[in-house]
Amino acid sequence: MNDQTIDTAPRAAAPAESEVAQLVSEITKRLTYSLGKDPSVAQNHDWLTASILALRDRIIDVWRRSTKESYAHGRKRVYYLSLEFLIGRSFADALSNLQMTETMRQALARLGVDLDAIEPIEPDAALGNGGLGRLAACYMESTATTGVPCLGYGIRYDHGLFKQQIIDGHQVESPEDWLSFRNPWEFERRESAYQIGFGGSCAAVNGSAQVNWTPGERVFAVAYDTPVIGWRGSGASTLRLWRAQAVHPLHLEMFNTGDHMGALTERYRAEAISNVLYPSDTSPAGQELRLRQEYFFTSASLQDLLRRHLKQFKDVRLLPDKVAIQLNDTHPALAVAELMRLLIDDHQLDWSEAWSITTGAISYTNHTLLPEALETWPVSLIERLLPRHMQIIFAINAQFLDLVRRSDEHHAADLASLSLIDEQNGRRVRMSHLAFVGSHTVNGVSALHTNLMRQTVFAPLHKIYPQRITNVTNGITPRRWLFGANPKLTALLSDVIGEDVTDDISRLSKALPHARDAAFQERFADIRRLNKERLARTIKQELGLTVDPTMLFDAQIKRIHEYKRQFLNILETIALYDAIRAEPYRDWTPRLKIFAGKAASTYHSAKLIINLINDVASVVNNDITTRDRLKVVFLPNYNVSLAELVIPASDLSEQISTAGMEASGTGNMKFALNGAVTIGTLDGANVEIRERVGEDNIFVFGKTSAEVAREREAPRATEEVIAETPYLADVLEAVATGAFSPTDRNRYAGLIADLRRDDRFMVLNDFRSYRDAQRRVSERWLDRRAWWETSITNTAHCSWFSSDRAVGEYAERIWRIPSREAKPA
Ligand code: 26V
Repeated sequence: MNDQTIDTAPRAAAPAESEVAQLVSEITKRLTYSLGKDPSVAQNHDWLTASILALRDRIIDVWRRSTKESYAHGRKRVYYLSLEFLIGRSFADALSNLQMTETMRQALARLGVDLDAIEPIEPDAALGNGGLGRLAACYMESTATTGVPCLGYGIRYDHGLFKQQIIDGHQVESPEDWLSFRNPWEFERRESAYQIGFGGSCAAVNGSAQVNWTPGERVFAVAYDTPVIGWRGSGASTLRLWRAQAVHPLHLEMFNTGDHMGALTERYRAEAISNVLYPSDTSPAGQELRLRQEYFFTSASLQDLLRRHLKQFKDVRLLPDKVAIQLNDTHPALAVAELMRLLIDDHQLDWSEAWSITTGAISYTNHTLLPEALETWPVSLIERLLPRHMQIIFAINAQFLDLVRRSDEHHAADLASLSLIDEQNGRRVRMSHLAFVGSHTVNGVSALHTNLMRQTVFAPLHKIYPQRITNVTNGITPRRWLFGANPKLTALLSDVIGEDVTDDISRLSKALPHARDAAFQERFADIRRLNKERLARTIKQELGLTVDPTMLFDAQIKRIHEYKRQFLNILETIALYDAIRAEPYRDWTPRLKIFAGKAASTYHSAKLIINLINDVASVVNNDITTRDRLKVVFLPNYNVSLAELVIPASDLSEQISTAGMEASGTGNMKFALNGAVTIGTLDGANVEIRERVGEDNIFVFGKTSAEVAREREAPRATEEVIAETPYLADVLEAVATGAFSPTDRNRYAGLIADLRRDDRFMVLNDFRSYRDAQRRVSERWLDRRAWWETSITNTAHCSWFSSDRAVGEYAERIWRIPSREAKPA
């Protein structure tokens, strides 16, 4: 390690003595008076809470100021409705955004506490499954940073995404419990509680469009607010999460007559709504509880935003001028019917006025085209649970189909495919159609995905509304994913291209001229090395395995899914393993294969793939022939914090989904921004990463989405594909016959038999091309100068993927709200 590197430790200006002393006093005060603990007996956990409370005071000042300011100017606000917010930890992020990390470190040191020791104690708030939820969290931070007045609405789940353990190679789930110690970030707002109705009956009000809905059941939605602070404390957004509570938590009469369980039934039934996050991101969650969750948070949010709007602007007709409602996928799609209901039944507007307000305010983002993830609900279920909404949905559908019949497109139009009701599968409401028809703008999340929306799932609707679909390619917040996760790289970049890169991320391009500079390359490489050493320590702790940080760290970390093709990766790993064993003395590029990710608890094949990765790991890691050339690890319990550790330590980023299936991906952007080189298909935002970094700086392989579509139309015999693909037959045979599962030789027979029957995800079809791309990666690695040039080029070209840019595009083109993000990155 050279001398220059030593000084690439985070180099924040030394905090003023008075600041440190002030913070020491605030933390001590909080410990004593808010937690009732004496410093002499305080545990690390108490110090963490006291520190968060002290920091929170500073955030509240910003929060109040920016909220007040936006109200004072009568600004339009965005309400971001999302069933998921995958926040992760907040303490380090908030400290960094307020430039208080060093002040906090020194203040705690004076109290005998180590900041690095207390940070990991904070629970990783996992109120989301994956990409969709993390995107919502990045956007909250970017609205705060760029000054877009924003309130995010969601559910305050008692239990977030399950915890994953790997026991004997299998995924074992246990409940997550992020609230078990109190959550110091949130404020309960008992005064902001709304009644949410379910069931019951409807009666028409004579001579008007109004209907009286008398729900058979009601629950309360109670608000919990959390401030989200922007970069340099420039602003703060609000995350408002709803918790379900019974209107009558205890039926005392029942209790008194001895029916102790019965006395609590209403309470349990109500509280169940905000009890647990549905742990699947694709398979249909057809259960009634899921629909109750969706309506619960949608209704509470709309009632709340209407109340705020009326309080300030008095006139509900001004809603589209002052309010933008963004639907994060179809989970809040009932908003279309609920807003119509509130406007017509509660505010006495007529249908057409209500409709123009609704469509003027609402817009919808689609995040997946996978047929199994497109939500539909049985008409019978909606009729029973939300009778008034079913009436409204039918009326919207009638009006819409009428318009189609009268339009020029009439002859070409296929009414059955346009209808909000799918009549093929026992009458179901297509939530994507409801969201589409009820929105002024519908967006996809990458250029490719948006085009596929127009050509496939939404083609009939697109024909009717050719202007409605637009693209906003996803983004990620550089604060968490570069400055926070990789402070050393941030310090290096600030040093070489100027501090202001942290305020204007587009300046990252100034690193480009340094990409070939040997001295810069060395500093860049040294930082990667330190990050890899840190990850190696975690691997040692978690798995007891020693890994060599000079190996190529090759990471695939994301939800486990057939379309994401961890299976392809592990099969290729086996081919590599065999090749090394066959010629142990060649100059192999030493690789560490890193996997992490959760499988939905009912997704059998995904769980089997986890099992296979672990089985392969135990064979490979115990083989002395391949000892220093190949290692395989599966890190348990993937979450935001683990991503923050792995990404800055990775050399290679695996983005290998079947083309056409990954709507965007956002992990791909996080890796590239940190200088990891992508091996990937032309899918989602990979296409746009290639456009930016240039085709020499990304390893693209596999069928294109058009080729995949054709192959799926008329598949070739898999035996033919296998026969003409070198090594593939041997790999499949080894897995199928138990080479990696000696104690249970049949374990993977079914998995391989399924693959031989139907290569839906192009694992066989893309194998050869993937293997060739991996070989090109290995060759590039051996040319150290070329490798680091590629790596640095990735960082230099990826600022466009900042969520400030993405939020700026939403603000300008969809929400029509001015933001401070004027400069294109
Ligand atoms: C669908 C369903 C279906 C019913 C069961 C519960 C459930 C939960 C979530 C979803 C939607 C999943 C869609 C999703 O997460 N899409 C991901 O969105 C990311 C942000 O746009 C994008 O980067 C990923 O490519 C995309 O897979």
